[in-house]
Amino acid sequence: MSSVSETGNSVNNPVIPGFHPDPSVCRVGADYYVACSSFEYFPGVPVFHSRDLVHWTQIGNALDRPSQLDLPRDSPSSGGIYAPTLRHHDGRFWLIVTNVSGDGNLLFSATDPAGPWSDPVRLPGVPGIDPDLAWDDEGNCWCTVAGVGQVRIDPHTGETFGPPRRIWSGTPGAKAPEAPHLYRIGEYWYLLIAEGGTERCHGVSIARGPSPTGPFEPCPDNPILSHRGTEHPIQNTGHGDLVQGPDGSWWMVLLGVRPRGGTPGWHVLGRETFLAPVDWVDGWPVVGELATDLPAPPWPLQPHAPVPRREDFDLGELAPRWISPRRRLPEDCTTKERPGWLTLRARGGSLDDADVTFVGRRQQHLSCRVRALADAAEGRGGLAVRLDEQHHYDLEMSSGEVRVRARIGPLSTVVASRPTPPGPVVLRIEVAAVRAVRDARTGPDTISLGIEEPDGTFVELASLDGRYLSTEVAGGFTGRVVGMYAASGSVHFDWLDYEPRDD
Ligand code: 6LW
Repeated sequence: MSSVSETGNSVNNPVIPGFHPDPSVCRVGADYYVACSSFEYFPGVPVFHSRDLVHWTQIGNALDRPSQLDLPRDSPSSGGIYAPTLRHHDGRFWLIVTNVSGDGNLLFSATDPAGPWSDPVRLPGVPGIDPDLAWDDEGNCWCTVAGVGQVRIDPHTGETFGPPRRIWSGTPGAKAPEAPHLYRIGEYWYLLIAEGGTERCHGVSIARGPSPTGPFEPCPDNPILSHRGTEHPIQNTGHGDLVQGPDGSWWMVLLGVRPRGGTPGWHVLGRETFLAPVDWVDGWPVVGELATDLPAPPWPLQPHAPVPRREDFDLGELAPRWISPRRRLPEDCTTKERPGWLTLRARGGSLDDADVTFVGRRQQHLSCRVRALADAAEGRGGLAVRLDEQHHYDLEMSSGEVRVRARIGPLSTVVASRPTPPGPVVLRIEVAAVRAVRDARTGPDTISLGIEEPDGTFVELASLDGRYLSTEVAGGFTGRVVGMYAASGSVHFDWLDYEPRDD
């Protein structure tokens, strides 16, 4: 699913573009797997596979049935599922996450990371977010959480042994020591954390000790990675996890953002997954250049077939990239009612509601074109770019009319409208990243919304500043998702095209 393209001896970073934060990576032989946070979306926790650390294909979502993830209908955006750790131990895959809108820390296991994953094991004795799993040579399983606290657990039952114990507090004065990952590497146990908060001051620090419980000595060069206070095009870098490449070299997957425009810079795709090389000097990891243009690793790259541009809705099942806020009811989202079409039946009202019928995919490119053939003869709905309930631009069709509606915080307005001919209509949204920053107030991109004439001519209804659908305006932990929705009745979609248009 990655959009990586090779140019000479370099590959593009992010390796998993779009809203894919808090990556955790694990290697099993020649295969690599990454899991990411998913917050209020269902299915939850996207899982990716790679053989070269550069090209990643989504193979599923770990939490894909209500017995694993059943978010309250009114749970807030940027609630839900936080920060997975993915590990392989004793022939099984283990995944631990926090459901901040539900039962707290939860453990799942699987023999195949593509699924099915088990029902959750609850961990009532493990407080806090960002749980990690590490096993020592005696088979003890250590669960380490943000803070940084640690408790021994039985991963099969969720039982905890004793109260959590603080094992490190990160760099004195730095906020939010979080995202711990604990590893045995050579003679030491290493405790990798993020600190500084997940905004512009984010960074990665590390400590090491003789045992999984410490005592831990901080690296004298902490933070070992941060882009705080720099002009680097990748910002907010942190929340890393370490892995060895096929040749034994070391690498870090981590989150970062790509702000655009003037001041303060707006990022719209959420936090994305990047890859950075790691060296070891005097028993400490040294993170190499983290670039959008990454020197290609020395092993053979294994590009895969790109994700098809067109989603035809001809299959019974939706591909794993399609996500919905909070829940997806089969009767409200089906390819069975009108074969070859996706039918969405309105459950709530508009996209202002938490419990809306919406099916979308992450916007993964700074510039892209999204088109869908929609039939709204039996309802009202269309195509939208969504950050959360308070921040979305909608291209909404109902009998004989199409409207552009903008919801920005407490304000909601119909920006433009126009009659449409009878029958299905191609709805089109174009996102164009800013090329030149004319002054300090220039936004990150423009979002144009309109319809296509039968000959393909684009009739633009409105062109809106993209900053209002950015994390710097909306807040939270997610990124843009673009997709289809029904606000009343049923709306049918024959196909949706997602065309990357980055240079
Ligand atoms: C996550 C925390 C963080 O739990 O943001 O980037 C929180 N770091 O570690 C949500 O992703």
